[in-house]
Amino acid sequence: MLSIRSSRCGLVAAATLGLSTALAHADTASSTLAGHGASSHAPIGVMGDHLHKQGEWMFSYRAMDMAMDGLLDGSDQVSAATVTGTMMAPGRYMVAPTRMEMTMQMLGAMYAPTDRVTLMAMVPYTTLDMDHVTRMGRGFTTRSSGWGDVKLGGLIGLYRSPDDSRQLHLNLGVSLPTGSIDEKDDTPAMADAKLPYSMQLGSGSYDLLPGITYQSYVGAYNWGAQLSATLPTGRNDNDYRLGNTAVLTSWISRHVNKAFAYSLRATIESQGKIDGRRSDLNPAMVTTADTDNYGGDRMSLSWGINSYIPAGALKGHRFALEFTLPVYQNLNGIQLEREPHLSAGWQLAF
Ligand SMILES: [Cu+2]
Repeated sequence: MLSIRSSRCGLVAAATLGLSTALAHADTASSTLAGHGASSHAPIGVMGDHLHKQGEWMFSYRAMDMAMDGLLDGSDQVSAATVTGTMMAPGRYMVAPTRMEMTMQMLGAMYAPTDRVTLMAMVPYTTLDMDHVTRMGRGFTTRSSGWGDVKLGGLIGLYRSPDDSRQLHLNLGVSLPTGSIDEKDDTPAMADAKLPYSMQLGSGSYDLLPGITYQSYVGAYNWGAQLSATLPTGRNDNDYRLGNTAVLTSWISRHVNKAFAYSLRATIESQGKIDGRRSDLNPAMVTTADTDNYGGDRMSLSWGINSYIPAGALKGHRFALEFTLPVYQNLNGIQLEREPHLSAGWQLAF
């Protein structure tokens, strides 16, 4: 089972890297596109993709609305009725989630003390709604919302070709435990019940955020790749640690003119299980309270547009959209399945 899963994941990785290396061979032409215009930033779903020039600031706002609908057991769909069973023939859990709606808004700031170093800070605000059905067939919804984990980091330039057409930088960051891990809401079983792991707003731990990013400009095209990870440093106050996450994403964007570019991006993502557990959550109550039902492998494709306003009252403002389609999900245990979703963003550098 494990070897099947890792070889599938390897295929996806090879496909993503294949796209990158095929383009790398065409990587000889110099370009004047680097550093300005719509195509000089990666698709809006990529964080920490670009360095700024010394003394430059950038402010950004991103919004993402993602729904998860229906259940997967591994990579196979499973009904909520199978998960809960009936009073006569009980299933493994009393309650199954049926749908989750997640909206995340993110405020960001970047500042470059030197040409080689750009500092970043990001503050998320998250709203989570989860619909459930009980073994008795009763539906209910829990909700949590608030500020999430603040991320601080730096981008360190490692290489820049003389014509600026190729750039490599390190992403170094830390996620601070500013988001709540003690969110509560009413359920049919209990008023003000402690909500499970996926309904919490933060990781509860200091998490290291290492990464590496490459970008190249070839004629009207810009392609890039970023490998990044989220590594919680230890168990939090509620005695658990979220699994490590690794994400490999690669994009190609086509420069139509200075004001407009469109992009295609492929992403693979792997997350480990939760380590430890909250002693005050009963894992037989609901799938989301069982730490076996966390983490897994996912692949998605995204289509995006980036725009840059070259003149007028909004000169320098950037607006971007990206639509993401999950194409492969192989999850640990029983979890909700991600639906297609949209990300939007605004950026202004000065
Ligand atoms: Cu920036």
